[in-house]
Amino acid sequence: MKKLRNYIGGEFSNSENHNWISSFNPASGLEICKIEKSDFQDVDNAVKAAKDAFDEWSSKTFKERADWLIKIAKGLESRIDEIANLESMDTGKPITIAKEVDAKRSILNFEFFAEIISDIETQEFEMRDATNIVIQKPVGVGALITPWNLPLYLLSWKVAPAIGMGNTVVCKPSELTPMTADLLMRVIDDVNLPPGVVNLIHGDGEVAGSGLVSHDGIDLVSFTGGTLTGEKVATSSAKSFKKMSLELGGKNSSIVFSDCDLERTLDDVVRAGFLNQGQICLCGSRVLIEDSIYENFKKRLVEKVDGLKMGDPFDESTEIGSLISKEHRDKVSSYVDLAIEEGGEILTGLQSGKPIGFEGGNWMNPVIIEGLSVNSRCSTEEIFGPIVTIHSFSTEQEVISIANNTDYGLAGSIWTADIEKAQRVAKSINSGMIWINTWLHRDLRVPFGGVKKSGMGREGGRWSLDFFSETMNICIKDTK
Ligand code: TXE
Repeated sequence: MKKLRNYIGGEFSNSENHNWISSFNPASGLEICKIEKSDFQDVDNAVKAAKDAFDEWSSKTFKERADWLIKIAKGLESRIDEIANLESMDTGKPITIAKEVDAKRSILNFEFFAEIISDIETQEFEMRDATNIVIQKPVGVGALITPWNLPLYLLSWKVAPAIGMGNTVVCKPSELTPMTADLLMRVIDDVNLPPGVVNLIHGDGEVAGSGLVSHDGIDLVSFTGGTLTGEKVATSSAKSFKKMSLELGGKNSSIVFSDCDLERTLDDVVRAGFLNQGQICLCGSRVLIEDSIYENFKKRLVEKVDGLKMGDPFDESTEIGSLISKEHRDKVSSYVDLAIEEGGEILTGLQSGKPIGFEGGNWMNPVIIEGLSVNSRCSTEEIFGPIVTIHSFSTEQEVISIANNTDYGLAGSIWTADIEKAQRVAKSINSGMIWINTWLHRDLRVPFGGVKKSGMGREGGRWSLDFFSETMNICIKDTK
């Protein structure tokens, strides 16, 4: 059985004394590798290695560090098929998504941040008798904690700007999906990045994750994961005033007005609801439909969702893969029982059955539910799986208040031909991001993040550069 090891100070650990955690292919249920179950000593070693590497790395120019990011991007590019295969095997997602979304974006993250850090200029503000110079300095040692839904996509989104701005880092990927984090360490090792700049510890959240976040040597925490875990991370980081960014859950509305382009909207509302089996924090898991088109839209939506092909994740025609784990599948499917208790009607998805050859996996058909109150638990809590609730509305004011009646505030989408109306509604929704007539249309230069229980802080473009640095002003008085 393949064993994935920690990467600390430029070396893969050769300890056999560790406990190991088994990692499974969620589509088949079969064990695919073991990872080290790091303890506090491993966390401490990794933080020390990052600290030792800091002075030299932080003294390099932006251009020098950008060159390293490009080397890493090239290393990933040469393994693009391996990234897609490992990601599909580790997460159960369809290979087409692993290729088109995960693998491509992971490379692009390094290329993009290489480009924008090369353009950083020192700002100067002249006074009558002095000059102010504003510089961006690295923060120190960063803890980068990532979840299982988009493993390398999110890890690279943090590593690239963090080291690009001169920090050194310790990564802690999800114990459920360690494969591509290990691949990134192999690439980093191959390109001979200075030892200690990027370190990685495997392990669970309780010991390795919380040990890392609470370690005195950590100056900055960038966390993506569940809201409850985010709360623990925030509490522990705040005690020692660590700089912190939290990307947490979401319960996003897809708002469909009667004047939308029906065919395009249907396709994209299905994509927003069910991409990656609904396991993306941006997924539109509540669809709000203007009452005059409700019945027709519902009928067409159910037809489209019924037509989605669930099956072998490695088959290029598969659209729906498996959920990440048995525990997660049980949690997601418990919402179907809850929906029935709450008075909902299941329009599709009750049929059971697993693809042939994948009987041990964590499968679930895409589900659409109608008839629930917009205040019901199913309609307001994050489910993070292939379940969409549908509701009708009659006025702009009504749809705004429905969209705002959750504890989350991450994203959403609006579908209409009237762009003025769309912008008016968008501005009234309490969230970090809204798409109009599109969904998950990402420009890496724009801010990403949410409000309320969806987290705090923004990453993306210059917002990542700001988060991964400290801004300092140096005022020089004229002596003449
Ligand atoms: O994530 P966790 P889980 C949501 C989704 C899901 C729920 C739980 O609703 O059902 O979160 O998922 C590490 N200190 N999202 O349990 O626990 C952990 O090892 C420090 C939304 O898988 O948040 C992993 O590396 N770290 C989300 C990472 O945190 C800790 C994506 C995320 O795990 C820790 C995934 C601790 N005390 C799930 N405990 C999104 N925003 O996209 C765990 N970890």
